[in-house]
Amino acid sequence: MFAKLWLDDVVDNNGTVVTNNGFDTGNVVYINTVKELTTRKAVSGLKVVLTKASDAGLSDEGYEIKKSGDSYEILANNERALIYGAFRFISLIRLNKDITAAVREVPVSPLRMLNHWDNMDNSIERGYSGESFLFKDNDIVIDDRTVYYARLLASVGYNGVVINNVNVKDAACDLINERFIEKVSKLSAIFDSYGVKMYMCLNYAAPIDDPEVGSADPLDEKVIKWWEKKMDYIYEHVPTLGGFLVKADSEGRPGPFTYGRTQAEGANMLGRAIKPHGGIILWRCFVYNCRQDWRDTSTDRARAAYDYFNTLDGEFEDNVIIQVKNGPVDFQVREPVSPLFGAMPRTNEMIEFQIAQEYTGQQRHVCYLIPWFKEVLSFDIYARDAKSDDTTVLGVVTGKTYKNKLCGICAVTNTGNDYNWTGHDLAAANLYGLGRLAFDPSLSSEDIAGEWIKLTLSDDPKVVSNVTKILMMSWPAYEKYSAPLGIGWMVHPADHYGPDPDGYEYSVWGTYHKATCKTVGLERNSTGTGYAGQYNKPLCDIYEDPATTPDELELFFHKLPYDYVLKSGKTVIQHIYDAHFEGAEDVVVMNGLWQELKGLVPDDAFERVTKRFEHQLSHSEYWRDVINSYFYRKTLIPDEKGRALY
Ligand code: GCW
Repeated sequence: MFAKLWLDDVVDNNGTVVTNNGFDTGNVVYINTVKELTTRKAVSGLKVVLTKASDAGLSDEGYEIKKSGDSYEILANNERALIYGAFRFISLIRLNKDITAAVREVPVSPLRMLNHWDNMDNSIERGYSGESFLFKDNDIVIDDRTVYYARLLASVGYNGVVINNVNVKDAACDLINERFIEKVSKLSAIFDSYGVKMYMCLNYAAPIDDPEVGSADPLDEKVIKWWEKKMDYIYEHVPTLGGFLVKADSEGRPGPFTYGRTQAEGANMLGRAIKPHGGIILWRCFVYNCRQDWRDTSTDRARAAYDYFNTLDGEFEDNVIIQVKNGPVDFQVREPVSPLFGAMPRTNEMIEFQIAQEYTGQQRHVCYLIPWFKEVLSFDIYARDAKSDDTTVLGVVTGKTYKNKLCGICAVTNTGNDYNWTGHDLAAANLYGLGRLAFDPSLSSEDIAGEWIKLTLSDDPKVVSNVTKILMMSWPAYEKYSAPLGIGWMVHPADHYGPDPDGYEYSVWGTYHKATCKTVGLERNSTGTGYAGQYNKPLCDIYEDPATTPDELELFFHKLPYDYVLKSGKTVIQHIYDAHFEGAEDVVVMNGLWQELKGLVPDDAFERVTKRFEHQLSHSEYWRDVINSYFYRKTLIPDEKGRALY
């Protein structure tokens, strides 16, 4: 069993669920909504006419909803957008919005995708909501949940999903072969019926195993032909496939570097092979040396993506998109924005977030990430050679800055086969929120939270108010009680859960804080690794100097003495102590707000979230005490306020 979340069906007058295939121009449907949940008004039998329009302003994916006579009309240029419009109509009703006023909406981000890190043995890499619902026992699973999931994505406007882990191993290598191709085709057709394109990850080294080829060199004619034939085969069976996401030359994955080729040469070989079929290649920029010697002070992992990719601008095929993580390292609770967003005017770029909370509490802690994503997207990266005056990250990844169409926003997903899909009930706000944000980035984090709460939990004003407060407090709280001032990585190696200040300090992963008894942080300006110089002006100057670097990133960019005074007026050490006490205190407040909701939200959700809060209360105290004691023992500087340090 699984929860339905915020959805209802679009049912036609025969009671059939309407999908992409069910739309004809002028089709009249009756929206039978809303059956479940407590306080909602039931609205049934609303007559809605779905009309295929020819309205350039709506482009491919926009819709218009308007009252016409005694019924409603949803207009869009194609079936996919009619689906979005129909779901939007339902949610407007459920949100008690005035549905008599016309609504016209066009998604801002061209691609709005989720990336699964699901393995075919049923496990999920960095998955915190049970096992995979897409794969089991090295096979593809197609059942009711598949359909619910496709609908769930369409209902918030996602238009793409990558079904398997970027680390392609074992049975997953056969997703492009005879063994699975028919099931792949079925799965893709289900997603397609809801207007969601399916993508897969492939193993870059696949042709090596063919004795006739024995290589993966992207410039080798045999390799090129092998992929061309392979793409012909795949598209013959899976005509609805969107394309492939590739992790190459990263964390043990094979790639073009093995053959002395560039990332562009690798990506383009696949791009050309898939082009005749209208497919695209998403090529990840998460390329770095994960076998670094911690004694080596010249290598800086944060530099890697930019160093490997920025000189390749303009070299990628037009159906290749490079997929860049939001920050230069790896989904930490705080990182600067990746400088690559400002550096590739002639390349399609997509931003990769992570709603799987690998480093932000693993869906055991509540951590609403939408405020963080909004901060990243609205950040002015001073994109070079812009063709418009929008030089923000959002401009770059939505095609405004460079007038390109292939770009977008994606996230590593947080879903699994847990009853409530996301482990922590409140983590579903991230799943909902990312979809809404990519569709309409002008929505505020509070708007999105409010919508989600009303659609999912209750529209009782107290529930809306308390849960909004909890969500809005949660990311700042997590930042406060975990690693301070942008330094990141004070987590247990391997599972990345819980505090371990020196866990990564003497390892090969290139993630160090270098705390001594006198200083902490990394010198990443021109006197150090030079990373700050990867930003366009004025950012490179801002990050060059601790005096102009924002407090929250000070230790990411600079090695500072503990008595260095931040812009807040606090010393580094006092900031660390205060933030950690405050962060743990915030969890007490969040839990208090939740406890007030007993009886106002569904009982099972209340109990599940209460259990998670019990854990978060003690675990945030543990974080607080481990990190504070670590720095106290290094420095022997007491807390100004005399609180307990160990
Ligand atoms: O953050 C790291 C994760 C790996 C992941 C990798 C990536 C899929 O710890 O588990 O591998 O990022 O993004 O490829």
